[in-house]
Amino acid sequence: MSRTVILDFDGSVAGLDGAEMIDLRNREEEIRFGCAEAALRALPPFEPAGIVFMGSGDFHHVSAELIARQRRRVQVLVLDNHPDNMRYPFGIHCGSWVAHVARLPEVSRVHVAGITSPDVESFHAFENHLGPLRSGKVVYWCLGRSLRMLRMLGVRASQSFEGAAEMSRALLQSLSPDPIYLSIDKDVLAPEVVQTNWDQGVMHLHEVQSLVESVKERVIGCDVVGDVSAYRYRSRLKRILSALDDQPEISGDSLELSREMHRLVNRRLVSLLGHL
Ligand SMILES: [Mn+2]
Repeated sequence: MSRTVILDFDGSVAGLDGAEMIDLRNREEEIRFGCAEAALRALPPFEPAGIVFMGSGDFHHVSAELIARQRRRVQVLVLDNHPDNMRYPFGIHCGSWVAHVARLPEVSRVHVAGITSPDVESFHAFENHLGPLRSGKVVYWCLGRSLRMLRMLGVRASQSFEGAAEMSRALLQSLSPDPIYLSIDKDVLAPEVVQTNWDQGVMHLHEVQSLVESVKERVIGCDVVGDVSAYRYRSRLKRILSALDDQPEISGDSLELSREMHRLVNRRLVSLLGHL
């Protein structure tokens, strides 16, 4: 069994036997939603782990630092309901980190799979970092979206599919032999499976599982976000920005129930990727 690490920014991840908990609660305000790139580099070093839980999807940009720390050639496979490749002028944030990762010389390609967000469609297309999409360094694997506008903007490699099985088949064929860094945002799952604090996709747990099964021999590092925590920012800018993104809030009884569901999914992921 390999090491499981919890980067505990928000207290949302619990109940994983044998996991090492790294207390980062005093960094929550600074890192949550978005931060300066230097703030990510300043995170304490820790021994390489098989699977790293980072809490809410509001911390997904921490993946950029974990991938940079791999310091070896990798292709990145992100499972997420959002492209996480949007323009953001205030540093790096949970919706823009893929663009930063795409600039790393060691990263051969970033695949983002399971996207159902309208962020990829019509005039939202302009809000995406188009350079890496046009060059094919970043590839979107969407479900049920029209990529007409992206096509008009010169994006060829990204595709949309009717169903997850079809998407996974095409994605698996297009992966290179490079080692894989896997980053899972549980907002890729349908809200019937688990509830996250972002709008969610349509994938079932068995579909995510079988995709992970198919690649796991080549996975050299993995992180997971999408757990639930409520938070009120001290920073006015962050309050405004997160309100603009229409983040649903989960609290009270539904928070407890929701965490129970996340525990089950997290344990499943640990048992799938425990060989790392
Ligand atoms: Mn994400």
